[in-house]
Amino acid sequence: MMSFHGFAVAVAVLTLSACAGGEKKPGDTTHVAVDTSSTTTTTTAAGPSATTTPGTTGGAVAMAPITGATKTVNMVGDAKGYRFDPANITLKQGDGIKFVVVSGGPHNVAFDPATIPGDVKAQLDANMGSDKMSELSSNMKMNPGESATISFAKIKPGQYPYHCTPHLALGMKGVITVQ
Ligand SMILES: [Cu+2]
Repeated sequence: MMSFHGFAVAVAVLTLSACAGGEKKPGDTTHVAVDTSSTTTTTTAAGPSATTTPGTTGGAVAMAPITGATKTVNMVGDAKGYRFDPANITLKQGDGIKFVVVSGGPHNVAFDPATIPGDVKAQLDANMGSDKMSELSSNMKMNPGESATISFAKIKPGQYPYHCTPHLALGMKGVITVQ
């Protein structure tokens, strides 16, 4: 018992010094702090966290189908540049948007997870269906006529900025306002 404890402390010290011995970045202190707290949480709260986690993560949010109107936003890339048309669009909760490739693909529709409120994220992600390449990011649409449809049912009123991943740097972005 005594010797095991001593070993654990030695390992911890080694880990810390290995961490601190590297490049000195401002983040290093944070890193050590995070490591320490996560170790403590794992050992003390392993049991209770198992029952708490599913509720917190809310992994199983069902897609809420469109109940209102479906509006069309064209995805265009031509001599005038890359753009959504219209880029800024207002809809009612329950409406949907069909994003259709007109030219200049591949295009997609993506929301920066950092700009979407925590209580909206899971529902919006679910409302994009399974046609996604990652969280809040639709698959690429290559050819004219291909489309991605997103439901805004159960999405609380607010302004949701979105963009096309390959053409974001070229200004292909807009804002969806849900009333
Ligand atoms: Cu694009």
